[in-house]
Amino acid sequence: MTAASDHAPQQAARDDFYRRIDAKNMTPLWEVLHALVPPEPTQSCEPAIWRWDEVKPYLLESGSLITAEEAVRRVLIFENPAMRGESLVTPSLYAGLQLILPDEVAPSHRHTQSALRFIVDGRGAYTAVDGERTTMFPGDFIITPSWTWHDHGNDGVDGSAEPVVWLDGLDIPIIRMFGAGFAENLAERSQAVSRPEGDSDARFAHNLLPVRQLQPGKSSPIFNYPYARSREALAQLARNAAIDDWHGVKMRYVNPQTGGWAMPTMGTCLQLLPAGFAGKPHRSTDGTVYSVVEGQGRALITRGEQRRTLHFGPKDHFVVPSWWTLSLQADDECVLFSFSDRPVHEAFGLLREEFLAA
Ligand code: GTQ
Repeated sequence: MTAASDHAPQQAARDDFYRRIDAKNMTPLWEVLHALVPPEPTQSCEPAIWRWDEVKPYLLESGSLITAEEAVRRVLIFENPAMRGESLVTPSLYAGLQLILPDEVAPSHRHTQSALRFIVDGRGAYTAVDGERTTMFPGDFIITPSWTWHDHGNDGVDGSAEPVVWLDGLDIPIIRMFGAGFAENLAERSQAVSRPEGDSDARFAHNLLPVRQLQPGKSSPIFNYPYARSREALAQLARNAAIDDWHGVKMRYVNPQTGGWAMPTMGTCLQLLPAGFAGKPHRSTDGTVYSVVEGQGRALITRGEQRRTLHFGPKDHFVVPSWWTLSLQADDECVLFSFSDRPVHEAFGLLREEFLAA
């Protein structure tokens, strides 16, 4: 008897066995083990870019098709091309651009998902979080912690109002995986304002903390990190400090009560690449979404034989999947905002990253 003919009856027996256990909602591990526990991450997630000049006309067109009130949130979702139809930019993160027109209101609700806003275009809209409003300017980083009431509006500033667009980043896929998604609508369109604008900033954003301090929560008590201040810090460091070969000048947004990230599930950074910067390659397990604030440059993103070069400019957005290698190059001085699920990787002891020589 040959080995091949030995094999046939054994395979037939196995297939028959699989059919019988299948009827009982079971399946053999040994057929899927290699896929379940791969030697390296094997997510369906690709590098991708959404260019502002292509996105902006559609976003404005959406403004004539539906009101913010009717849509609740008028957002064009960035879907990773490898996961169309799932509202995912990476397997663990959601991202999209939200538009609010003058005098519109996006009604108040709360949910267990945490949200971040990074202001991309326009000024003078506001977001209200737990009784306090903050006015949006381009480059501001605003957070909506889990289960806080929030609504958005657009009253303008200095007597003029314009369409305002921001990047929404949410941990929707993470919360869905844990079966922990809850949401409620407020009966009123907008929540009552109970604290003056700037209150949380005065309490928490000046290297001082209230002496009679409540127990720190999971999210930062600062809910707007204005661009003007973050940009000034980067400018000073770019003038006077050593430039990191991989990151340029990269800073993370911090919760002043804990020293940790601003939110428990999403980590956020702002980085400056000097003109002519040619960054060394780096890879990490936290798939990351970038929002370009200033400058023109390139993201070289590679994995094995696969190689993408994304040319970026202001207000473009791009995604770097887990464990793909990224090198950043700047034509002129660039500023990039980014967010990822890094705090979750750190909490579970899963973060891996490599700073490669070339
Ligand atoms: O602003 O509350 O892009 O609840 C998706 C879900 C924004 C928001 C999104 C949301 C919001």
